[in-house]
Amino acid sequence: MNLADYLRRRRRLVDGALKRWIPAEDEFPPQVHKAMHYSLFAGGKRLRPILTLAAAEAAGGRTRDALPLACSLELIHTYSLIHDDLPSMDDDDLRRGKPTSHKVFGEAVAILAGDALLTEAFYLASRPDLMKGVPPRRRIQALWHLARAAGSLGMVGGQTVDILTQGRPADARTLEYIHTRKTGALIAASVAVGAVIGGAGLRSFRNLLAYGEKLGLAFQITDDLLDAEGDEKKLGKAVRKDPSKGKATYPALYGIPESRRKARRLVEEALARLKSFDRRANPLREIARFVLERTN
Ligand code: GRG
Repeated sequence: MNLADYLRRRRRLVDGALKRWIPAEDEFPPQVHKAMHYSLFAGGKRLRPILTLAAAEAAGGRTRDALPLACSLELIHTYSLIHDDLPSMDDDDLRRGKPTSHKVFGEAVAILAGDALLTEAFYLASRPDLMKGVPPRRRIQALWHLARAAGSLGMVGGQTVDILTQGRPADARTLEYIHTRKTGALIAASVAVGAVIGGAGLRSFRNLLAYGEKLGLAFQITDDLLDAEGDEKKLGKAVRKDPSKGKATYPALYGIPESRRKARRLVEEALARLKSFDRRANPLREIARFVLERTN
């Protein structure tokens, strides 16, 4: 399969659905809706929703059944980036090559746009007119994975520890806690949600979940490596910020070569979890390799 082509087609599918399902930019009050659209359509890779669709496919389900929840994952991801960029958190001026939300709309509207995106994610995931072919039990289970990954036991918990430990040297356990929650939880949930909606049996589900967890951690390690070695233009955001902020990162704790080895090992372990799956899991296989080689 051609991964670039697959990603392009899936991105188009997700973008079309997001445009259909979230309030239009000029809907009242336009300030908040404009801010939501600004960040949502700023050129993100759509990795999380694509993982949801690919996991549903690997589990033998239909991608269109997983599309609303796939969009929910992108909505949550976008909210987290808006809030992460705020002056009280990472204080960033640039995201995806554009000025950050609070720079354009002011802090209050940026916070509200993030809040609205998070809420919209659950509104969309629970809309009774969508996913009619999916049994209610599966929908609730998928919602459970989504909510847990986003909350204080997942992404918010990781972000909290990340912010509170800045400037102090973090040990390996703290670093793993931060990375598996802050970034890993939502990536693992993207796969878990797709697997549930796609109707995976218990064994397949466990393998897919483990694939998502390994991939999520590998993704954050490569993110650390990109901050240490990447190109600001390609990344669309400032680089070399982690050391100056005293951030807990893999390169800071283990050095670049060992961090690279760890990421590669995790991707190999993720791929091993897909051994029993047929060719419908090929997109997941290709995405895992892509995460290791990505430059943005
Ligand atoms: C504010 C509750 C709250 C959480 C924030 C996501 C996050 C937690 C912090 C962002 C810090 C950061 C840059 C982490 C690195 C991993 C990451 C989420 C990278 C951005 O994801 P991509 O590369 O972004 O998928 P695109 O732009 O492609 O959508």
